[in-house]
Amino acid sequence: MKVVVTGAAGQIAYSLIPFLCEKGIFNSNEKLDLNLVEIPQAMDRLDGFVKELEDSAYSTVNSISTFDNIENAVVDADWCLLVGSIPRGIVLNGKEIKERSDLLQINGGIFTEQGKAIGAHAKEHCKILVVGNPANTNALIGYKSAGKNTQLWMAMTMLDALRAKAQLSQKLDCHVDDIYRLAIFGNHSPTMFPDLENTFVAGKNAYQEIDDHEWVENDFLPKIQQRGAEIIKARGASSASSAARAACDTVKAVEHPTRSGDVFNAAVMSDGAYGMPEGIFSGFPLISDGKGSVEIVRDYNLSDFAKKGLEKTANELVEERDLVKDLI
Ligand code: NAX
Repeated sequence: MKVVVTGAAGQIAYSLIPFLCEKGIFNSNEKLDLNLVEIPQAMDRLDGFVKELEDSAYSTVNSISTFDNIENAVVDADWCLLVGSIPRGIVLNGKEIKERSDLLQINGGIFTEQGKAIGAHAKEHCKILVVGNPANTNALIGYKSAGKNTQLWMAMTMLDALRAKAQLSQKLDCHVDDIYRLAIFGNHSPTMFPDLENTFVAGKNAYQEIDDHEWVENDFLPKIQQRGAEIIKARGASSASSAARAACDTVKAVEHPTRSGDVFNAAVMSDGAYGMPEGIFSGFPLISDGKGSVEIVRDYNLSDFAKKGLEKTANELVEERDLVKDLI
């Protein structure tokens, strides 16, 4: 099982790769061939991390290889976890990258190249999870550049779902495992829409159990939408451990059948479900059969409040798509 991780010397990858090496993540007894990708300037840092991975002597791992170019890394890949990207605020050629449009263009270049390589060299049914931000639009660029419909492209919204589950479990004093059908719609950005009206906790409707729309609208939603910023403020660095957990959970969710009556969360290419415009990557509730097929769950009832939330995040995704229209 060949697993490619980009941004492998970064913060998220430092937690993610050890998680992926634990038993039971992939639905296969094949050992892992890890292909770790970085930019040339970060190869020394990556080599240091590889030494640690070697010292962990994982029984699940067959080989660990490092690459400073994507083409060779993705040959025959089963999974590509695209974590590496250029963060907002970085100084490139003497200019600070502040604007979303600049960030989209720079990362667009990275994801065009990575998409082309994956389309040309990775396996026919390769699965791709984009973590690097802006994740949804990066996934769209990668998907279009790959041009291979048999491959499954996703952007990560699992972290938003886990954050929502954690807040809900505190509110209703229940265990996160008792929460079913919690869905994140739209963009992985502050416009995302976490839906509680179709969520169930121990068989009861979560929204009705909360019975407090004020809390949902004015506490819960902003908390989830701004959680990333809250962590950066407190930690002085972005959420890496929880993001790694969420990326690993996404792989596990695709690799294994979804438990009965539940969903998992990722952004996939919209086919117009729930009124999200076609041709953007949007978060949806999904199910997996554990054999490579992932489908959107289409039976959620959306209230006017939810529809307004979806419209807002859809508009942002369309705006982002228009900013990179020369790349797709
Ligand atoms: P770091 O800056 O620690 O690591 C990123 C790494 O990517 C660096 O080592 C860099 O050298 C490498 N890189 C850059 N361009 C590359 C390329 N073309 N090929 C290979 N490697 C490349 O960031 P980290 O904290 O690990 O975050 C990574 C990305 O995840 C960021 O874009 C971040 O915004 C995004 N996030 C996405 C989340 C999500 O839910 N979708 C949540 C967490 C996180 O904020």
